[in-house]
Amino acid sequence: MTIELYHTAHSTCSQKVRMCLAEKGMPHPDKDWTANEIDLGNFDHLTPEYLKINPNGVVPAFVHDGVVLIESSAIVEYLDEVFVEPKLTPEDPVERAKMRAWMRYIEEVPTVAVRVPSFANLFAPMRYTDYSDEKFSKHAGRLPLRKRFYQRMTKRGFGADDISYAKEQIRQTCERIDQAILSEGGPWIMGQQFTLADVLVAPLIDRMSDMGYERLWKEDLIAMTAWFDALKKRPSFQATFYPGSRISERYSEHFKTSRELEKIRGY
Ligand SMILES: N[C@@H](CCC(=O)N[C@@H](CS)C(=O)NCC(=O)O)C(=O)O
Repeated sequence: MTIELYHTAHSTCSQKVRMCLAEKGMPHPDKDWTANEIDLGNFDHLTPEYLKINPNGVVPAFVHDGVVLIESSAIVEYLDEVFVEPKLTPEDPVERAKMRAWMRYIEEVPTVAVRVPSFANLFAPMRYTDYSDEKFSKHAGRLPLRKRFYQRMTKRGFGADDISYAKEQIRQTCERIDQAILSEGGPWIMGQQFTLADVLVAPLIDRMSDMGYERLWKEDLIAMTAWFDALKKRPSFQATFYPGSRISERYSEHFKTSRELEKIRGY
C-alpha cells in the first residue's frame, strides 16, 4: 500500500487531511506516507504537472495506490471508510447526517472566511505588493477556482468590510461549536465521539488563533474554548502542527498579529 500527499505545511486544507491520517495511526510524513511539499509561494500548484494531479490548482491531493483523490472533505471521508479504526463517523444514520451537515457548513462558512484575513494580513502583501495591476490580473486569470476571489481581493489584500464579515462568520462558527458542546454534552462537536467535524474545523480555528483572533471566542465561549484546549492535547493535533506549519513561524519576517494590523490598517 502506498499513500502520497501533495500538501503544504501551513495550508489549512492540507492540515485537515494530515490530522485525519494521524488519527488513523499515520502521523509521520515520510514514514507513514510520502510527503510531496507544494510551495504555494512558488506557485508549484499552478504548474502543468500539478494541474494534471489536481485540476483545481489547490492543495491537498491524495494518492492511494496510484489513485488520485482531491477535496479535503472527500479525502477524509475516504480515509474513514478505508482505514476503519478509530471510526470518525457516527454509526447511527441520523447522527451521521448531522455530522455531514457540519461538514457542509465548515466548507461553506469558516473555510471560506479564514481565507480573508489570511490573504489580507499575509499572503497578498507578501506575494503581490510588487506586482503591476496587469501582472496581478494575469495571475488571477491562471487560477482555476479562485479568479473572482483574487479579483475581489486585489493585490493589496481585502478591506475592512470583508475582514469584518469574515470575523462575524468565525464568531458564528465558534458559537455553534459552543452550543453543540453544551447540547450534546461534549467533549466533541458530536458529543462523546471525536468525528470528522472536529478534524475539519480544527485547522481553521488554529489559523485564527495563530493570527491572534482568539478574542473572538476566548472571552465568553467557555465550552468552545475547552473543546479547543482538549483538541490541542490530541497526539494527532501535535503531529499535524509540526514546527513550521503555522504562518506565524513559516513567514515570521512578514507576519503581523491581528492587533498590530488593527493599528496599522484600522481593521
Ligand atoms: N475545497 C478544497 C480547497 C483547497 C484549497 O483552497 N487549498 C488552498 C490552501 S488551504 C490552496 O491550495 N490555495 C492556493 C492558493 O493560495 O493560491 C479542499 O478542501 O481541498
